[in-house]
Amino acid sequence: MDLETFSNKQQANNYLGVLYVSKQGSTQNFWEIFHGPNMGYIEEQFEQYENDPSAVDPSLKEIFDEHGAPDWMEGGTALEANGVAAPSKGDVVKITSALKLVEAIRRHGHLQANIYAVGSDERPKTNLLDLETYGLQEKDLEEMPAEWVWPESPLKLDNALQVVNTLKEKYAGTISFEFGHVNNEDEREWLQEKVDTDSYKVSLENDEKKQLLYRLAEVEGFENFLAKTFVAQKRFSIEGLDVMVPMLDHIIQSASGDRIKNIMMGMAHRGRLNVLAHILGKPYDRIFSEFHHSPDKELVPSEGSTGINYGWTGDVKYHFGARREIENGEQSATRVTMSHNPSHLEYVNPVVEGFTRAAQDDRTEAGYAKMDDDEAFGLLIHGDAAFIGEGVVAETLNMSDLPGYRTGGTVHIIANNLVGFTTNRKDGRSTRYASDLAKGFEIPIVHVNADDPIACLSAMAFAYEYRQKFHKDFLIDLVGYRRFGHNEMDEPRSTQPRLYKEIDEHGTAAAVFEKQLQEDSVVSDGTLEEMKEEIENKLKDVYNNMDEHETEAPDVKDRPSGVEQDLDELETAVDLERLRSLNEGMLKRPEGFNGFKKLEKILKRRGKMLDDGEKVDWATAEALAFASILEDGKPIRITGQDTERGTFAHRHMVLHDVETGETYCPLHGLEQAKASFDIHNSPLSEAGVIGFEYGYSVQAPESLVIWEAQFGDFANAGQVIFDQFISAGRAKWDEKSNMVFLLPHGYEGQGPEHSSARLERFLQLAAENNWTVANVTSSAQYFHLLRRQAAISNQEEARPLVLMTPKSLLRNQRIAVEGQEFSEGHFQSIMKQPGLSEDKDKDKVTSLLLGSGKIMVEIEDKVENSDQAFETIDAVRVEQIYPFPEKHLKEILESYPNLEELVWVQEEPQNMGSWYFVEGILHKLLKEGQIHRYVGRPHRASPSVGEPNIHKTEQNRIIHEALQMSKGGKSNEGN
Ligand SMILES: Cc1ncc(C[n+]2csc(CCOP(=O)(O)OP(=O)(O)O)c2C)c(N)n1
Repeated sequence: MDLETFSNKQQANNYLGVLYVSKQGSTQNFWEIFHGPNMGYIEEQFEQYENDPSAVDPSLKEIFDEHGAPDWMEGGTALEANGVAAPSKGDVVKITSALKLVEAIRRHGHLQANIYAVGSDERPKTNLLDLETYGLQEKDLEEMPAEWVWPESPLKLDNALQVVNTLKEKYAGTISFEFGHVNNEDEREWLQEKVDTDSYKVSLENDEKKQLLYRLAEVEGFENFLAKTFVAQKRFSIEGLDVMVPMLDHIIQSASGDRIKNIMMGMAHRGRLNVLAHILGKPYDRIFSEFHHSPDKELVPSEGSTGINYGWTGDVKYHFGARREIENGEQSATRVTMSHNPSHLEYVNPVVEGFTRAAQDDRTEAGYAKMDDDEAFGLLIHGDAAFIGEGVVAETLNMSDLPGYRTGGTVHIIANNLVGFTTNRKDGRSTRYASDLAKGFEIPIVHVNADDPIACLSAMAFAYEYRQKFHKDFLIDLVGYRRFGHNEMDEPRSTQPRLYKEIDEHGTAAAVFEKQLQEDSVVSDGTLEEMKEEIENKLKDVYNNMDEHETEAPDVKDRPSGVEQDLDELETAVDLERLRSLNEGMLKRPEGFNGFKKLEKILKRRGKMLDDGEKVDWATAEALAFASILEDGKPIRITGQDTERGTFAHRHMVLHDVETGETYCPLHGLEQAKASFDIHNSPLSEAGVIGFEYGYSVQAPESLVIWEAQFGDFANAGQVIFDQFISAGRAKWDEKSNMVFLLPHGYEGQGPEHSSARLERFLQLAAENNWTVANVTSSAQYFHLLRRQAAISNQEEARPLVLMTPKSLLRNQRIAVEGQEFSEGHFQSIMKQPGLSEDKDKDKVTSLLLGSGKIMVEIEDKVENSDQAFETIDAVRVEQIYPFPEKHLKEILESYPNLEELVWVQEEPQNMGSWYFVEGILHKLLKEGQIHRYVGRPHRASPSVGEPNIHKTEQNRIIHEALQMSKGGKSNEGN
């Protein structure tokens, strides 16, 4: 017998159902057709049946009811029941082949589908759907009853040939599907049933079809008007993917009907103007006026609009919320937000996911933030080249089902125009489809031809229904074309001549649809022409009625006063009694919680740190800052790789019961907490996670959002997010964030990759108070800084904080300080150097040492262990490097009448760390006769040496040089 092994339960049951039909009435030798692994399957099913007959598929139950146990289990053969002959071997082979073909259509129909409006010639052909591949002829199928190959068919079909043709229409038409990679059986069965029964499809009345035609005409008319009115300007026209606008209309309408409050959208340049005009409701005249202001026609940014380049322009045109009315006239509260988007393709994706999650989270109570999938959903539009090419896409998809990052299902559309700028598919990806990346994340994929607008709306309806049912991502590969070059100034015929010959001869989306509607007698000749005329007149009217000032260049606005504001003086101290009570609260555990003993012992020590004469370490300072911020009613979200425990095992904010594995966060059980504390270990990603957290912080401005790098240098894997969003977002878009970045930094002999958080990068990007950059040396300074950051949340003063954080210093007593420093004072951007500045005769000081972070702690150590007097040297710590405490330092300098030099000391190489940033500032502060100089590592290509001993020697040399110990000071340590 030529039976193949069943690849899944569905296939096995279908097969058995068919056999049953084919053998009804016959029993003789019934079981002999099963071989090999299939016998095992039957045995297993029979055993289940014996335990509980209803546990097996009804078709199997019927077989077992009738034929009893398989004969090999009984040691005998089943008896013939009513004398009808068993099918011949040839019949069974044909049935099997027909079943294989049916399965192939469902699985591989997309390979032969009519999904390409143009360019289909270039696709590899398949024979997987051909009858001959399965040794079948039409006649074989005609003679086979339909129910043998499709027992649960919703249609009345006579034979298997009709089944094959019907399924080809469903699976290989202008819309096709890839679900085979979805491992969850419920989902896969649901998806298949939707297609088998056509129940995902949108059906439109004639009036609705006309409206759809009108919408396509509007999309095209808008582009045509721009082309004619603003000749030679780039607009990254949507044409070729016009249907995207009615698709977006459709999903927004559905979401609005379901009272989803927020739709968070992200997209790049292609078609953006059209989407802004028609989906976000950006008025035509605003767009026209931006075209007037375009400073240089050749240099319009690739986002497709100007305005974005003006800086400090307040709330920029792109940040549009829109309220839509649902059909019954009731006011719906669905807000559609299109995220600002830099040129860097796809990097907006995690940001939009962060927006979405923030809109879904309720942060008003202690514990984890409570997420509601129905509050918001994400909608991302991708380019075909960018989707598969840019790694941040994979990072974002990987977050889609993680507890800390999921957003209950994002709908993705690949705006697939077959070309990436001038690059063809064969040079742009190693896969057949741009969407293939999504398969690894088990995301259902629909490919749909952009020339069939009703199929496209159906794809959108399908996506939305799946999202609402399973709360997971769904992808639509919308396959169209690009009517012009990458932009309208580009000549695509020089690079894609054959494709563009086809496109030139291809009717517009509206024209193709009108033709179809004419054939179906829905519209008469000339309908589209009339629509176009009406639309053009409407656009002309808007244009002609624009006020004069709308064509003038907009004023460049000043920076908001909140941005100019200095943050130093903010009150951040917390009363000692309050701190003690919070500290005690964090030591409480739920009834019966079995903590890890060794750890609990360590944590208990924290309870005493606020006692007189004791000192508070970094970890406790952090916990106290968090607890007091929560008590103030401000939510906190902190994520990063291994952040729950902390890379250096200092935090332990999520405890694990050693018996049950249950977890408990001490800040969740804190009675005083009035807001959520959301803590999550992140996936191993930087760009994706930083983008997400940034988006979250923008959308949840009342929260303190913290991202922690494993080691600071890994932050540069998210450099695009720092450059394009975090440092520049406020200036470009007035997008406010007060997010905190904890970046472990310090030269400790761990080699080139674990020493430097690339402080220099953050300083190079620092300007216009776009963020704070700090490197602090006491636990209280960290406490005050976190509290200061929470204090500016939701304020005009909000800005991100980039903080170099300790590694070995985490457990160094020199950075631990007494409780009083928490209950009095505030953050100090500049500090005296302990051990050197006390009782100093300032008249004698000729050299002032300035530095930041760990090196200053090491210098403190050296001074304390040295018997040198250091009368001529004093030192100050610059705890906040940007904004540089210039005024404060100037006052300090005034107090040294005989100062000869300012010495900047750092452990980083000269071309790294703070030196290049501070040099100019120090130079400005010099008085006549004074000099400034540098002590640190020389210029280096790599941040640090690999060999720990060389590191040590270098470090000692820097400290000795800074303290001028060779000038007569006694030192026991060699260098
Ligand atoms: C990160 C990044 N790299 C390169 C570019 C330059 N660039 C702009 S558009 C484009 C082609 C994009 O192709 P695709 O994703 O298919 O979108 P399309 O323009 O075809 O709509 C490129 C390479 C960019 N904007 N961002």
